[in-house]
Amino acid sequence: MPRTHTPRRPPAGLHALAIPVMVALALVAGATIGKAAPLLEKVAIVLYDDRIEMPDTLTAGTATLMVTNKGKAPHGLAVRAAGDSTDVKQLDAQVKPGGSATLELALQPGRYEVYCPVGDHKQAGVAHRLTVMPARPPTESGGR
Ligand SMILES: [Cu+2]
Repeated sequence: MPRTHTPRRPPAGLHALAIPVMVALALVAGATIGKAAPLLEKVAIVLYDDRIEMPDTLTAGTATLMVTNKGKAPHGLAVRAAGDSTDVKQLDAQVKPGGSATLELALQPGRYEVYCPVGDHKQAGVAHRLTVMPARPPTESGGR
């Protein structure tokens, strides 16, 4: 994109005024971003043909799973509460070898299984146990 150069400088008075206004705008923008920042954790998940590499524990809240397939077969990804028979959430489509996808979900404290729902991949080892911890430690809200 070509920059437009104005041949004349603006009057000195206007220039001096512009800087405080820009600083004020930046402060307002910064405050807004800080206030509205959602609890959003990015979690790297790497799928292989015989395993999943990812953290064992996460903190409760909204998480974005950044899924990469480093296996030779296409893989999917599903998240299920331990002992449950339905998925909390799963990827809409399979991830090709070398491909990646993201899955956003809200996680409550508890135990989960993250696995590949394709064929017998789960039995082949494409699964990982995940523990989701409460967002705040219980000691903080408890008394002495
Ligand atoms: Cu798979």
